[in-house]
Amino acid sequence: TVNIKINGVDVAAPKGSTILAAARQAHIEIPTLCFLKDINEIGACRICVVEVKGARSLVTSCVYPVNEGMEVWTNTPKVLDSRKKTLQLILSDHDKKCLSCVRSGSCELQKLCAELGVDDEEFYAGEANEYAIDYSAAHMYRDNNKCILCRRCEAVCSKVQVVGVIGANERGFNTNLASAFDMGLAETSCISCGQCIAVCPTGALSEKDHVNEVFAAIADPTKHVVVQTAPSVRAGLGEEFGMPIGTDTEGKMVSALRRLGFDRVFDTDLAADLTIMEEANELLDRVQNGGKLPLITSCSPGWIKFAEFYFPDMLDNLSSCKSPQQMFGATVKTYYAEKMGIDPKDIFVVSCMPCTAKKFEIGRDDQDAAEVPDVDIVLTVRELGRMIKRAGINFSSLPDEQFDNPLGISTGAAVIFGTSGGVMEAALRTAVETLTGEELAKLEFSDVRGLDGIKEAVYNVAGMDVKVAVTSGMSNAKKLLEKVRSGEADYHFIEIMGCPGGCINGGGMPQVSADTRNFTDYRTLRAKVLYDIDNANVIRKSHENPAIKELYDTYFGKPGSHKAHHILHTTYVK
Ligand code: HC0
Repeated sequence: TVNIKINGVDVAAPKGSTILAAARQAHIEIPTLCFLKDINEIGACRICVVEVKGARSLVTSCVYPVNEGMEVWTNTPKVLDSRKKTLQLILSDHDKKCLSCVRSGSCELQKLCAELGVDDEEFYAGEANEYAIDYSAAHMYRDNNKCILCRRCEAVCSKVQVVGVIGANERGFNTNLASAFDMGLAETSCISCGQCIAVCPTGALSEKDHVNEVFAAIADPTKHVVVQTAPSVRAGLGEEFGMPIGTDTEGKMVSALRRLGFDRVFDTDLAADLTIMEEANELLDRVQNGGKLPLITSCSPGWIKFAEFYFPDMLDNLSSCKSPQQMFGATVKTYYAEKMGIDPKDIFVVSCMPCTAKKFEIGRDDQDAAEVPDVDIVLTVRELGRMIKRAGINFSSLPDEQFDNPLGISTGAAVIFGTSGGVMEAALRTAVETLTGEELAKLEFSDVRGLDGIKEAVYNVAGMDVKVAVTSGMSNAKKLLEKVRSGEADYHFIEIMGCPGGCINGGGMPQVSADTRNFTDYRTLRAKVLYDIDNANVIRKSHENPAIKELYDTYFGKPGSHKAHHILHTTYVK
């Protein structure tokens, strides 16, 4: 350790830590704007400046390492004045229409201004940039009038997702974050993951808001409006209402959706179980009949776009299964429409998702089993939070309610889809029992759990070694796939999720401010919600879901049947 003094208090900090991290340990929070741990450590915005004895000027604490005997002051008038001036300069070229801003209340710039006593007067009035808003993409928009040039989006796009479709154009006062040659985002190889939105501190990046369309559909008496909720939504929605990260809000979420006026409140988890039936069948078929291996999961639309852009030679490895979101919509507009005697054209399916790529996915080709779109609208968790607030529903005090039947019954295997390793674990529970014909003694496959970038395991099943790998986040996926492509690795089955950690860290989840993100393991807290629900569920294997049994008995026949293929499977674009 290294012994230093911060604001006159002795602190023993680990060698190599920054002043920012050491101060945190001493219960002092130094404000930051551009800093994202391990992702964007560029010391550029100068909000985190502190005084260091002997240093010629203020230093940026997010990148400055501690040294033995160092004396640091984090809140002198000189420091506070510098931070205020930095904020005033940012505001001098910032669209300050905060009242109507989507981030009002969760904006990191707004919070800092309030803390440091900076109001929206024109301190440095003069020339200001005016940018056109890029609405080209299906899932999001960029409003550079609200960008503060922190470069967090650029860093996450290029380093974590290795897509690199946004970066700084121009120089000096004209610097702006955009795509090369100012192309619209839709023209680039953006994979729609929304990780840039997740890290944006202001209202510069946001999902396209579809809340009003959903209110209109609910109010339309000719429409039967069905809502489905992805596994991770229940693990994040509470954050929109100030609840601690890691709060299970499944019951309140169902209550709120019912009070919003949806005709049926169903669960995407049912379709996750359906995916397992189809995908496990596909895996066994490929293993037993010499099909293309490894089989790679296909439920994450950001990952699918990544594969289409960057690994087109491996598209035959992808499972042909539609994602659970799409399987759900397709099942509603075929099986459920028939059962209820409703014309699929009169059914409106809304998905609540932790994902922005799902907004893109609904418009893909071959996602219209009943010749109308399988899913009509996708709302992110943030939009769902907005909708509940707009409707005046007091979320925190709602009673817990249950999903409607028949498409609301699901298993523990399904809910863990939302965290990296969950699809693999769910598939193994079903594939192993199908192959051996015996009941598993232990349902947990802990080797594929957790936040490691790449997880590998070998399971001996009915005398055969089944090699699996699990990864999430595109930089990890790229490394893994290059090994497969070169023949260095030979797996049977791979799970890939677009966002690092899986859907619980999706681009449509509630934004976690950098001061929390940098120092809290928020992904594990959210994942624990899903594992706890799995543990508490009496049915923990997809093939034991009674609603799934009924679906196959009365409608699809068996997994991989002609009908199942027509409704539940899809194709990809080279
Ligand atoms: Fe996911 Fe899904 S688990 S992608 O992460 O497979 O978005 O939560 O809904 O479709 O089920 C997201 C989450 C889903 C799908 C499911 C899968």
